[in-house]
Amino acid sequence: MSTPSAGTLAKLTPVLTKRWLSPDAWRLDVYERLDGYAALRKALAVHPDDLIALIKDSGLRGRGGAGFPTGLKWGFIPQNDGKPHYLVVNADEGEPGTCKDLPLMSHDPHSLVEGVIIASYAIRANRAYIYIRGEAVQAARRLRHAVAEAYKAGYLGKNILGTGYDLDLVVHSGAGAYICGEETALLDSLEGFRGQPRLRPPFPATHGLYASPTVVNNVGTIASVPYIVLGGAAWWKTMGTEKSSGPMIYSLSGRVKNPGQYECSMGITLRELIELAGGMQDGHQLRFWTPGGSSTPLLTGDHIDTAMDFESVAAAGSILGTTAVQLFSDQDCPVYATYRWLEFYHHESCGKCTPCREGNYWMVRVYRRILSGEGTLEDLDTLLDTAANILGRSFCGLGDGATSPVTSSLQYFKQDYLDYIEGRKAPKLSAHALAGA
Ligand code: L3W
Ligand code: SF4
Repeated sequence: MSTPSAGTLAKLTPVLTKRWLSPDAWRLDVYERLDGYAALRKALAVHPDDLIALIKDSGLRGRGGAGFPTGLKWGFIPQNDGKPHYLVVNADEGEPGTCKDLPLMSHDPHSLVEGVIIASYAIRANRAYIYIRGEAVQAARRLRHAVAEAYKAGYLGKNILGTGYDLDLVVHSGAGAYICGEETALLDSLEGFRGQPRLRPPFPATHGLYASPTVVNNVGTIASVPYIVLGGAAWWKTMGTEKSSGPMIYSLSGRVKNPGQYECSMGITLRELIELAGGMQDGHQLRFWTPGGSSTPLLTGDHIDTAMDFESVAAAGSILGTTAVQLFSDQDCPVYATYRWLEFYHHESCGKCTPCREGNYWMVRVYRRILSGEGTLEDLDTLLDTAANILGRSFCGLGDGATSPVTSSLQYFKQDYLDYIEGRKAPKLSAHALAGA
C-alpha cells in the first residue's frame, strides 16, 4: 500500500466522520461526552427563523445528489398555515456506488437524530420520519436504539429540555425499492401506498406527506446541521468553495488500494482523492469513473484533475451527485459496466411512464446483443435514439439517470463498442444471454 503524503493527508477534514473511529460513539453517553446534543441546547434557545437564516448563510447544499440549497428549501415551508409540518429524512441510500449515509447511521446515529430535532424545530414540525433502506438492518437497529435513548433522555417527546417544544421521531424501513429514494415515491411509500413518483410541482415543501408542507432532506444534509449550529456559518464556509461550501463524504470504490469513505472539503481533486485511497491498484491505470453514482455521466482518466465540487464537475460534463466515486481501470470494459448499470435501472424502473419502462428494456436487449458479438452499427444509433427519447421525457430522475452511462460511454468509448461489433473483442456474454433477452 502506498502511503499518502502528509500534504494529501492534510486534505482530510473529518467533521461528520470525526466520531466514526471512537468506539461506541453510537451510544448516548459516549456521544454526549463528544459534544453530543450541545448544538441542540444552543438551537432551542434561538428563534426558528434565525436557524433557517443560519443554514442559508452557511451555503449548505443537499447531500442527496441534487445539491439544492438547504436553507432555501426550509424557507419554502409556509408559516401560520394551520397545517402540520413534517421533516422526512431520505435514508434510502441506493444509488450504485453510494455508501456514505449507512456508515454514518451505524457509527454516529445520534448526530442524525440531533440534526432531525434541530431541523424540525426550525421548520416548526412536531413529527419527523427517517425512511431507511430496508436492507440496512444494522443501521436501522442502531438508529432505533438511538431514538429510544433520545426519548429517555428528554431530547425527543413532549416538552423537549423544558422548552415547550414537542417532537416525535419515527424510523421507518423501506422494502428494497430504489425508486423509493425519489422523494415523492418515498412519501407515497411512507403513506402506505406503492412507491411511485408524484408529479412535481407542487413540491413537497408545500404538498408533501399527507399533502402537508414537508422538508425532505438527505441524511448527510441533516447530520451537517448540528455542526453548523455549533461552529457557525463562517467556519463552515472555510471549507469547500464559494458555491459548494463545507466538507463532503466521498465514497471511493473500485480499482483503488483502499476503498472507503474520505471526508474532505469540497473542491478536492479526484487525483488527491485517489492518493488518499492509497493510489490505483498495482498494474491499473484510471480509464473511466463516476463522480456521483451511476446516474451521473462517466468521466475519463483525462479528467483526473477535476475539482470535486458541484460547479467544477458540471463544467467537466457530469454531475457531483452523491459523490459515489467508482473507479475503473484499463482492465475494465465501459460497455459491460454500462450494461450492468442498465440491468439495474431496468429492474428498478417503477413502470409508471413509457420512456423509462420501455426504453430501459430495449436498451438492455441492445447491450446483450452487442456484448454477445451479434451487434450491428445501427445498434449504436438505436441506443442514442432511445436515450434521447428517455432523457427529459421521463416522469422522474431515474429515467434521466439511466441514460447517463449510455450516452457518456458512447461519447468517450465508442471504439470499445465497435470492437465488439466488428469482432476485435471477444464476446462478453454467451448466445444464451441473448436468447433470454
Ligand atoms: C420547492 C421548488 N422545492 C426543487 C426541491 C425538490 C428536491 C430538491 C432537488 O434529486 C438527484 C439527481 C441525481 N420549490 C423546488 C424545490 N426543489 N425545486 O429540491 O430537486 P431536483 O428535482 O433538482 O432533484 P431530485 O429529483 O430531488 C435527484 C442525483 O439525485 N442522484 C441521486 C440518487 C440517489 C438515490 C439514493 O441513493 N437513494 O436515489 C445521483 O447522483 O443525479 O440530480 O427536494 O423538492 N421550486
Ligand atoms: Fe417510474 Fe422510471 Fe417513470 Fe421514474 S422515470 S416514474 S422510475 S418509470
